[in-house]
Amino acid sequence: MIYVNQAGYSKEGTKRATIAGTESFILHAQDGREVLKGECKLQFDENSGENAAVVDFSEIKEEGKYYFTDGNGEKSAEFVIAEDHYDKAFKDVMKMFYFQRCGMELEEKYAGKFARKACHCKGGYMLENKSIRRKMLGGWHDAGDYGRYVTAAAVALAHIFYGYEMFPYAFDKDLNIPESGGIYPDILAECKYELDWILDMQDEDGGVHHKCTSAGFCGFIMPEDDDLDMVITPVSSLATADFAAIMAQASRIYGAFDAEYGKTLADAARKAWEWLIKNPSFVFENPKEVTTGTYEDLCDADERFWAATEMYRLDRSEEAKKVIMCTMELRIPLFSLGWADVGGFGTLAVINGGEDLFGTDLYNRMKLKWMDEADRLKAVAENNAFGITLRTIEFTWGSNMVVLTNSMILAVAHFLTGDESYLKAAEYQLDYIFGRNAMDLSYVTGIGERAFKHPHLRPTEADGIDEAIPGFVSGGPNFRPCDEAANLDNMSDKPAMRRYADDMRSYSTNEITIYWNSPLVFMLGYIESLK
Ligand code: 9MR
Ligand code: 9MR
Ligand code: ZN
Repeated sequence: MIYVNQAGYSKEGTKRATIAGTESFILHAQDGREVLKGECKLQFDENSGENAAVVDFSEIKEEGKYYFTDGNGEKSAEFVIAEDHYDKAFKDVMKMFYFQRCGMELEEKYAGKFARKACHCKGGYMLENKSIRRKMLGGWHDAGDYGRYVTAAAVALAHIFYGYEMFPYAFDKDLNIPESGGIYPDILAECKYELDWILDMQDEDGGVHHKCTSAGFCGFIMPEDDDLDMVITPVSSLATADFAAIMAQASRIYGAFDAEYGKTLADAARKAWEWLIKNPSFVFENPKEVTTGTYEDLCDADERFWAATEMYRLDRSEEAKKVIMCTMELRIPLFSLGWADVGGFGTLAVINGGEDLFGTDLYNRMKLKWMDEADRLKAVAENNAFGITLRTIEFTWGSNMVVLTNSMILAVAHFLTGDESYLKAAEYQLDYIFGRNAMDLSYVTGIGERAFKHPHLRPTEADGIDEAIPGFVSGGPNFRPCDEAANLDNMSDKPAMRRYADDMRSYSTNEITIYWNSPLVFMLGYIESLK
């Protein structure tokens, strides 16, 4: 087998595929003509359980369509060499958020055949006092379920906003959404839909509720048919800290287009920050009557750290500086970019905020830690046939997010140093996502000849349309799969990279979420910015 990036390769860049099980390959142009031939020495690869090797075909630069055949005559997926190879993927992964919108109709002119009615318009009740109801309109459905969770939402926005701060022009794309042509670039208008819902999750005293979901998951029905009541769960310090961070950052980004909205966001951030100073840790566990996703996290030090970095950018407060300096003494990872560990966003805030603002000493310390991690990831990627940064035990639930946030770490290392070796390693992670993996699958719906087709996504099952909505990233292989489809598949007997099923029922390997798409938005934006 030969596994390729099914979204294609750029003309001048490094081009790599992975060969497994056989030693020789032929690269063909679309008309069958042989353009390159070679032999490889295979080595055992633990993640995939295959004997495999890297095929480097960077020397081929002519635009066009290609495919490989291997020593057994087996054909790889087709792919292109072209300058615009990621254009469609970039737009689709950004448009995904529109399809996740809650509380409004998706009209045909924007959603095409995936048009649907408005959902979840009845609001919800406060868990602590059931007689109090709130509107809670808007925002994005988190995932394959229809819940809305603040910490997950903030992290999805953060992947996009830090990218937007670094390379704003790359995002200048028409997404064909209702706000297109308005005062904001489309991607910011889309993110505003989420921000406005998060704003509603804040109480008068500044605290922010953790989530708003039905008490249990609804069936596989369209969102407009889900009439379960919504529960607004209590305030958590995790949600409040993430809220402070994202609102402070957004106040600057949006304030550049609309000063008044910028002020609304900044004031909301300040209220959340004051709440955090006054209140100790209120971490989150599901109340007993609620069984939807928890996003549980027992430590809020990293969330407070992230909030402090953004509050310092906003108001230069000494209090925030103190929190930053204290956190530096704790052993928490300062490059993690997931929903549970958010320390990496704090580092990005320092990097984007700059040396002058944060001081040379702090800036350099953060940068050094970041570069150490980038070096570690690069070494892992360079030492396996798939170019991947994960080791076997790192294929956690949503492993594709880890692949993508690792690629962000590498991309930022390239951004800071200009050293091409980081960019290459970052691009190998995208190769993996788009098909250079042992499943021979592109993990983005609609992109690539062999893209996954059956996400654990309620509308895809319920809308009566065969095709999945394009632009959705799958969670990917899970070392500890735990669902019916995984059991039927005897998945736990397989190597880590194959613990995946393109099966709608497999929520532990094949769900989609907003924060699995968002790091890919960052990455494709970064690649676009280098053009
Ligand atoms: O659809 C749910 C998905 O969004 C969650 O990630 C997952 C794990 O909490 O649960 C899914 O819901 C399943 C539930 O947990 C068990 N019964 C079947 C549900 C649908 O597959
Ligand atoms: O992405 C989350 C993953 O890291 C956890 O291991 C998993 C189980 O707790 O939950 C995932 O988040 C799910 C959330 O709880 C509910 N909506 C769907 C999310 C993706 O599966
Ligand atoms: Zn909804």
